[in-house]
Amino acid sequence: MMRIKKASFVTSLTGNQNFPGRGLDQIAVAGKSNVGKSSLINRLCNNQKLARTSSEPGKTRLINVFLINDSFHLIDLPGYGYAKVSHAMQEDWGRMMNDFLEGSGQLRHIFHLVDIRHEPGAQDVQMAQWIKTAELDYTVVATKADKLSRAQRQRAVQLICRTLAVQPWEVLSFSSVTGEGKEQLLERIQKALGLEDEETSGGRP
Ligand SMILES: Nc1nc2c(ncn2[C@@H]2O[C@H](COP(=O)(O)OP(=O)(O)OP(=O)(O)O)[C@@H](O)[C@H]2O)c(=O)[nH]1
Ligand SMILES: [Mg+2]
Repeated sequence: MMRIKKASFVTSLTGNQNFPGRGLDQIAVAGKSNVGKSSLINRLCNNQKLARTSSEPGKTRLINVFLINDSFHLIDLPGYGYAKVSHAMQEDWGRMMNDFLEGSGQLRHIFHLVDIRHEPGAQDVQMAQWIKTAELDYTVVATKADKLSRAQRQRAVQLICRTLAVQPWEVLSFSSVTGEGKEQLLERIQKALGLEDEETSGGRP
């Protein structure tokens, strides 16, 4: 299992600009505003202060880049579907996402977050289609799993599969409160980056 030992903020972007360390592999986190993207990053990195979170949607408005283990970039993408922003700002969002995602060239995996409690909406479906069209390696992450019972979760995941047209093995339940699903997320990252298993790679006493 890979572990995140080191995580630091690199920069905020508004698109496909150059930045320090660009060229390293990237893992991105996308999803509707308030779904828990920044919280997931903090939980993965064991640092509650790394990415700003907020109960008010629309907290992350820029593309935030984090350097992990001096080896890859974790990308906190701005949330979509925040109703209160102006039409002009929604256009900005679309331009920024397109510019970044199409220009990246280093994107190895995208975690597409949806709230486990709700049926994915039109914008979630659109995002899922965009990811498939781009032929990106992805995982759908059903967030806030702590809010549902086990039985409820199973039904919710089935609904997510149907709505987004994804297979059950492409969906993981996650909670940034309990940490459930964290190991599976790390496994996906490890696989996407082709990293060696730390327990079996040896080299340390
Ligand atoms: N119960 C519960 N609450 C969560 C979980 N993840 C996030 N939250 C809460 O949901 C709210 C939004 O979390 P953020 O991580 O800021 O969401 P975001 O997707 O980064 O939002 P934007 O930056 O606005 O796009 C915060 O109040 C979090 O505490 C979770 O797994 N369980
Ligand atoms: Mg955020």
